[in-house]
Amino acid sequence: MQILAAAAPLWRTIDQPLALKGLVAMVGLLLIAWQLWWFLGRQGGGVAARQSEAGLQEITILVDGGYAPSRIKVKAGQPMRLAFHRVDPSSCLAQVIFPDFHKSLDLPLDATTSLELPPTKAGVYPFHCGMNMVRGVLEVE
Ligand SMILES: [Cu+2]
Repeated sequence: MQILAAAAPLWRTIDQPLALKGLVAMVGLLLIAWQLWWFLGRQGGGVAARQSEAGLQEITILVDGGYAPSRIKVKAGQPMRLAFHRVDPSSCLAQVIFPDFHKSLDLPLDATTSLELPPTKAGVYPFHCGMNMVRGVLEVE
């Protein structure tokens, strides 16, 4: 193999100051931490359902790019009604599924659709969209 004339090398190393390398690494780590928080830790403490006179626990959930609130707190041993108001045209959100209750609900656009669930014992019951990409949690305590 022929060696090219010992001219200028094809690349040269530009040495950056250590402080700059450290800064770039820090920014990268902060972005990773922010991303983990955004996708995993963002739901916060949750929103409690309100109690109706009929002894039903009710809450309205806005469906717009996600579920708001996405963490719903209800009390154990009492029936509940979850009203989903969907304003997001994405077909991804056209259905919501409660696997633990073996229930699914179609959500027409620009409408409020309710799902009644029987009294349940304490636990954490996740729910999600038809494709399991958008998620929420029903926290029974
Ligand atoms: Cu989806």
